[in-house]
Formats: sequence, structure tokens, C-alpha cells
Amino acid sequence: MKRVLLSLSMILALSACGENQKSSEEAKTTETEDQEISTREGLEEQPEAEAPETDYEHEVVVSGLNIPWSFTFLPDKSMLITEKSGELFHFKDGKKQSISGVPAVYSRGQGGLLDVALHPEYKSTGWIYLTFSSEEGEGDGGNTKLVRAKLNNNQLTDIEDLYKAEPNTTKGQHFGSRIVFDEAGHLYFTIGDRGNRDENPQDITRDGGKVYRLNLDGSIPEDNPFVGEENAKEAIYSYGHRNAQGMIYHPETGEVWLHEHGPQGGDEINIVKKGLNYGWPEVTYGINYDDSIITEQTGGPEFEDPMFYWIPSIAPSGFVYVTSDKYPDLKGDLLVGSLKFQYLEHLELDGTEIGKRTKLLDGVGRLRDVREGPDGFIYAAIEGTGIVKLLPQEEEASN
Ligand SMILES: [Ca+2]
Repeated sequence: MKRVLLSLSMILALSACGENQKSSEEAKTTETEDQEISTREGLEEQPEAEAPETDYEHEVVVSGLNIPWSFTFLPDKSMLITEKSGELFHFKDGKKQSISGVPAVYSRGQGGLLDVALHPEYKSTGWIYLTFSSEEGEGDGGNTKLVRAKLNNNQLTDIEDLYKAEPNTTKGQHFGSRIVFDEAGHLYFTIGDRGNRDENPQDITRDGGKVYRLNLDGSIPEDNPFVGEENAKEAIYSYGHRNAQGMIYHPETGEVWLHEHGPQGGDEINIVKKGLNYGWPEVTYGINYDDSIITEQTGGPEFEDPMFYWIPSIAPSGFVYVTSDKYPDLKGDLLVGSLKFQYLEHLELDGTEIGKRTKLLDGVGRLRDVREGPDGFIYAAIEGTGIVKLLPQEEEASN
């Protein structure tokens, strides 16, 4: 019976998308808690993340949001928040104001207004970077676009187009797209495989299934790995990715780390390195949603292994390396949102080793993004709720 229910939900998801390759997020969205989850033969399912000894309390800071995809903090500690539907909000002094002049988004499936991030020297430059799905260019549908703009009196001005992936497609899945900066003047952003795993991720002459690296003005760094290769998309930094919706700049190692959605099973954490191939779909720890096999291989000499993978998939979104002293239990560890299981996963980290995994805020809702604020508090974006603050646990001694 469970299997029948699952199949029915998958047929619905499939017909809704009009596609023959299912989307991790959308298929996961239609899944119910009591379904069976299949795992590839020979691969062990991991234990679930454990319940914490004491869970964190949280309080809603910004309410009235539907799908808050991302948020960031301006120097005055007010907040910019993207709604996937295409609205950008400025939350200041307890009020949420809509910002005008935001580029039109191609709102379909997982597409919409995606990440928002500030230039590393925002105070002197005023640049705000945004990713979103856009209909710009030839052909029906859309693809992921990166722009930068300035904010004046709740209006976006001086918009500069920095990158637009092609071709457009009416497929609704796997747009990416997170933005991070390193300390050497580069911007990294992700574009998912756009539901075309057979053509995009392994081909450096095509967009999709990639991490991109640009200079902050959108120009291509001369030392990007595929500069000068025939027909290459020279903005590509690494490839063979499926759909990364979480990315960090690791402040201790100076590396870019991401997590990406697997198919059924096989979500991954990867350390992003120049010019390397992360394997999708040639190697994966996952299988198709109909339980059929994508590949028998989980790795190979030409592919970079994940640092960590999840079986079953948690549908990860949002990623933080905690530096704040406000949460001694979390400091130096990773936090990842789970869309599918609706909690915040705490992964204990020792170098590149993942230790104990704990479920925080269990049942809070589809957890879309997580950030550490300039005030040292952890904030999370939860669908249907808004932005919440994780309240530090008081030490016994101070009670
Ligand atoms: Ca991989």
C-alpha cells in the first residue's frame, strides 16, 4: 500500500512537471512520512540524526513569509530577505518593506528569486548580489541569472547583469543557486543540472550542474580552470554537480564547501576544488525515484568523492559553519536545513570528518536557509513561518 501511495504521488509530481526526470525537491515535497525509502543494494542506510539532549528554543523574528529562500544582514543589522515568488524585503525596525525595481523572475518549480548576498566591502561599494531564474535570452522557459545592484530608499538601482545561464528550458528543477565570496576577490555561485542530467553536468561547454567563479565585477578570472579551452564556459570552476542549495566559505580552511541534493539517497557535502569533476550522474550514492539504477558506481579515479553523503536524502538547503561563541555546542560545527524532514541538522565537524548528527528544531517546517548574523545569533528561514532566531541555551552555572 505504501508503495502504491508513493507511486501515485510520483505520477502526480511527474505529470505536474511534464518531465521524465524527477526533481529531488519536488518529488520529496510530495512524499509522505510513512512511505518506504529505497536504498541501493549494498549501500547501508545511515542512522537518522539523533534527538538532542536539550533542543534549542526559537523565536520568530520576521513573520508573514511564504517561501523565504535566503536572507542576509546589512551593516545596520537590518535584514534583506528573498521570497521565492520574486519579492525582496527589507526588514528594519520591526517592519517589512517591499523593495521595488527587483528584476522579473521566471517563477516555475524550484525557480524564482533565490540568493541575496552583500559585497565583502559593502559599506564602501554598496553592491548587493542576487540570483534568480530569468526568462532573458532565446527560447522558452528560463535559466539561472546573477546580477548586482544598489539599494536606495527601498529601490534597487544600478542593476548590472553578471551572468545568465543558457539555454532556457521550461523544466522546473535544479536552478541552484547560492552565492559565496572568498577572501581573494572572487564570487562563487551554483547552477543545478536544470533537469538535464544526461547533457549538462559533465559537459564544460554547457551551463548547469556547475559551480561558477567570477571576479566581483562579473568578469572571468584569468586563472579559472577552463579559460582558453575550446567552447568552454569559462566561468565554470567545478562540474559534475546535481543541485547545490547550500554553500559556505570555510573561514578556517579558506575553502568553498557546498552540499547538493542527491536523487533518492546520496545528498552530498563536497569541498569545491578548481577544475574537478564531482561525478554526477556518472557516480552517485543515490538511485532514481522509481528505484531504478542510475549507475552502479559510487566513485572512480576521475571523480572527486564527497566529503560526506546522506542516505536517505534529507533534501538539504542552507549551510552554516558556526563561529559564534553564543552556542558552545555548535561552535566549529556545521548546520544544514532539511526541507524534507523539516528540521535543522547539526553535524559535528572535526577537520573534514563528520561525527554525531543531531536534529534541532524537529518539525519546525521546511527549513530553507540558515545563517549566522553579525550579532552572533543563528537565524533560520522556515517556509510558511518566516525568519526565526535560535535561542542560546543558558549554562547551568548561570541559573
Ligand atoms: Ca558527487
